[in-house]
Amino acid sequence: MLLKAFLGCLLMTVAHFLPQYRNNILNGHSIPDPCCRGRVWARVGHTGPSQSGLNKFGIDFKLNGNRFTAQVCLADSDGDGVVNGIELGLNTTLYSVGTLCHFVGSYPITPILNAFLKHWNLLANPSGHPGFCDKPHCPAQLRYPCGPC
Ligand SMILES: [Ca+2]
Repeated sequence: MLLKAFLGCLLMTVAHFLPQYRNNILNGHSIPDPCCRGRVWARVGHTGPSQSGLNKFGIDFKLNGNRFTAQVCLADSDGDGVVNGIELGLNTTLYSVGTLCHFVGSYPITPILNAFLKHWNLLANPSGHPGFCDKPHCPAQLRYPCGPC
């Protein structure tokens, strides 16, 4: 009985901390850490690497049914002046951000869709984190409070 309770708690803990939505976000496995160059932020929509609270991108994602919709793609969740789709790597050389966001928003985001977009040069690497303002002009209240890397 005690073993079952322990395993239940362990499974719930593991499930809680799994970055389950990364597969459903453009470049969800390569979002740059806003503080530490070269490091990936595994929990894209959360307020910290091990925190369960949602950042502004996470709130927008949740409000859209935990889907990367055209609305989420076209939003500038972190207020840095760059829409989420561009920040996550959409390449607007051939098509407008509106066209690309409506295209990707009409399909479930999967690793296969990410690969398709990269194959056709419609998706590059992310340029920033969509949930934290990480550009030089960002005010302190929109930034992630970085500690040591
Ligand atoms: Ca942004």
